[in-house]
Amino acid sequence: MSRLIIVSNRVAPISEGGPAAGGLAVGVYDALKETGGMWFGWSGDVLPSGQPRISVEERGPVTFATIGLVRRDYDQYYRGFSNATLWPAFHYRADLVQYDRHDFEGYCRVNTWLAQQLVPLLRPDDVIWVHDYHLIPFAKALRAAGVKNRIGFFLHIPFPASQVLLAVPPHRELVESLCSFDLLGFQTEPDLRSFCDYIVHEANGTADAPANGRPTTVQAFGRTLHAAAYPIGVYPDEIAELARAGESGKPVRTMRATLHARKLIMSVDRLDYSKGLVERFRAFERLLEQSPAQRNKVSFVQIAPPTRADMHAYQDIRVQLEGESGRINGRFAELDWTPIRYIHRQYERQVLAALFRASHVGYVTPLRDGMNLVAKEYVSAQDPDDPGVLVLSRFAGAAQELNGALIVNPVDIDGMAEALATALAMPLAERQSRYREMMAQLRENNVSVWRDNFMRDLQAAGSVEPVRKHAGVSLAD
Ligand code: ADQ
Repeated sequence: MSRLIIVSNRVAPISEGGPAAGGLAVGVYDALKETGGMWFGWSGDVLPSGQPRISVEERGPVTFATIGLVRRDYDQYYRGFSNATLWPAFHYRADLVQYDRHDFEGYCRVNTWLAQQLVPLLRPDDVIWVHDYHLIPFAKALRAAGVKNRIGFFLHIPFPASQVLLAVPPHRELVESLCSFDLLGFQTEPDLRSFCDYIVHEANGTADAPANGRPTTVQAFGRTLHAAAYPIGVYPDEIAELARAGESGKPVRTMRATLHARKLIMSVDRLDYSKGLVERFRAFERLLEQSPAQRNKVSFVQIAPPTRADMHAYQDIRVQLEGESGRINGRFAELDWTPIRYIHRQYERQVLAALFRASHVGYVTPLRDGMNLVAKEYVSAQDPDDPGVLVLSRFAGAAQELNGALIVNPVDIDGMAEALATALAMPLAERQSRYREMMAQLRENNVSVWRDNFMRDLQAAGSVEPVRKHAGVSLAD
């Protein structure tokens, strides 16, 4: 059997069961620990200068191959083009896009350099699976270094509509680079459609209509490749077991004791402007405003560890949220009740799962999200005899699958407040039937199914053949 090589920007310092605030790390590690293989990428270290060296460590079936970045590369590739240009654009925040062509050059340079570091570690029959927006030019760089292996790419975040992608000045180079992969995976059908729309209308290429669950064949920039939607999943029964086991632990006991039988609304996110936290706080405020009976009867816990804290947009959202939670608590708190508990730390997976199980509402309302694993983890963690209700944004990829959730538009503050009220009052029989429907879906499309479907299609993807030149399109490898 071929060896699986996973390449991602960050190789998480994952220990079994430990905290891992980041969906890619959680999903990839769950996928890799069963099959074994190698995980290659940035160690998270930033060195002032010098020539970083690869460190290789075996942990069980997984080999971790990691390397540091020098400060300039970190600034241009990671903080700059990846997170100040691509992340906001791909989350439909064209207003936050910052672009500096030197950062784009740094982004391409680091991709080439990382690819060159990987080449000596590769065997001829390895299958290479590259993850996420930091590494769009990676296959092109590997091909330039002579690598002939199959190379697939999975985008964890949304693929934006063409008109939004055009806000990124080198959009054409990016899509051309994507076409160097043999297989492209997106979270949802709408993401795949956006990509195909760009191919047809901006790149003068072709994309056939998907049929019988087979990947779409794309022809553009002189290449033929395949593309499909592979919604990432979780292991629902493993999470359910973690939640059950964690129920008697100290964090949950403390939480219950301080709630004094009040109902609990629970949210967990990385602190990011794409997650819709400000709107979410305001909708909770609207609930308290419009339903005085809910005051002192419900608490909202928001766990949001800061990420990318050295970037302005992230400092701004943090300040804004601290202001909002202080304002709302000041407005409604009583001597024995704080409406919003806003917590910045990371927790172990078991503690999070147990807190999900102890809560009445999972409140997951991103403005845009590729998938959102928290929504899937929340449902998985519920007690089948007394499940909580998921309130979910229509703009999370998970909303394409989780039909049993109360689906909301995160900018509709009144609509979200109503959904919270509906969730808090929902009868047991309805909660159970919604839970059963979602749990069946999560079991059917768990994280192994995600990995196996992608790997099956990547193995089947033929070698990349040149296609006839389309008028007006430059052919490039
Ligand atoms: P993220 O944007 O990181 O992931 P998400 O899918 O919700 O978003 O994953 C977050 C993960 O981190 C979850 O597993 C969650 O339990 C964990 N986590 C969050 N806060 C935590 C905390 N305080 N302590 C411990 N763990 C915490 C990206 C995309 C998503 C996509 C995933 C996977 O943005 O859209 O679903 O990748 O593809």
